[in-house]
Amino acid sequence: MALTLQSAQSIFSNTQVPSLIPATIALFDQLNVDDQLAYLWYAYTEMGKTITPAAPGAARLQLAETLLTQIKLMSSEDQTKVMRDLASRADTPISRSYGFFSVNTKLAFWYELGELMKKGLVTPIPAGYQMSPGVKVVLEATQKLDQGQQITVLRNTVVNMGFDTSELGPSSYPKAPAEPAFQRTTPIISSVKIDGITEPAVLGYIEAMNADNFDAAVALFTTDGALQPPFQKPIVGPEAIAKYMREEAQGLNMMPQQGICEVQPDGSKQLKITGVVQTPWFGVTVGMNIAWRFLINPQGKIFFVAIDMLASPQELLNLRRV
Ligand code: EQ3
Repeated sequence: MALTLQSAQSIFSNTQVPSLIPATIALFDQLNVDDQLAYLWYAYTEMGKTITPAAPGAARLQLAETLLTQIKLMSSEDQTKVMRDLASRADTPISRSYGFFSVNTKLAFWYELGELMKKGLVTPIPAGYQMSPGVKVVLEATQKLDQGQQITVLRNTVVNMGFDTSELGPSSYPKAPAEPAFQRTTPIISSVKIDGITEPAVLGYIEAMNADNFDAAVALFTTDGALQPPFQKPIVGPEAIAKYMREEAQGLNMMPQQGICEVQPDGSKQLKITGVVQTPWFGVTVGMNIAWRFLINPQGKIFFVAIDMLASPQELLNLRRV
């Protein structure tokens, strides 16, 4: 029987536990724009007491330089307006430019604005702002998350800001500049050992990803293969997967720990592997507990892999089907 994306998506689905991440983002989405900006400022400064992101390299900041310079020269009212426009995804020139940024350039842009806010050169919160009860609710929900989950919430809110440029159609897209590389600060994890797993495609995938060798990783997929990032729809086909990896998977440290593999009557294999991933933004200080759900075809190629954020560290050991 041919493998289908729909059936692939549901493998091991009964081991999924609802995550607090989408619930926290849903609460954030209900806030008005000023409350959203204030929440982000409080959450980021609170988080900064224990962890701080690595400063983005000059090459990455250069991509956001024009916008940052424009903002620095504005009055504090205009700076607040720009931030409100970004948070409300308004259709303005700055919000459009931001919308075309890659995920990591968006993060670098806000990182730099945050630094300017700490120096008092950019206003963090609109003048006269009073914290609403809604902000407290979202801050309390955020405190219940572990650090890996907190940075995921922050990242998602930053990614969703700015004008939705997908509405504009491909012809209006500026040529995307090459993604600057993240400098790895820890040695590449090369020899992969996962308790319970010997599947070459899976071991090869992790090894290639840990070396940022995305061509090698993509070569392990079938031509109609798909990768489903956390809380997103599957990305289908080698070209789209390679583009996504170049933009979003650079410098990640993947440390799978254990897994199970079930061979199906048609010779395909379903695997669930749990472990920890570190992002170059926070290095070894933050580990995210995740699961990979692989569907490998009878010829040993990856037809599907989903990456899920785990609800709690206990889920690392939850490899059962029911
Ligand atoms: C200035 C301030 C504070 C206030 C203002 O009002 C508003 C904003 C937005 C502000 C600034 C906020 C800032 C600077 C936030 C920065 C947040 C950062 C740097 C977050 C980074 C998070 C990174 C994460 C969560 C990375 C996760 C990666 C994962 C799970 C990767 C998984 C993958 C695996 C394992 C695969 O096998 C395939 C690829 C894939 C990427 C899916």
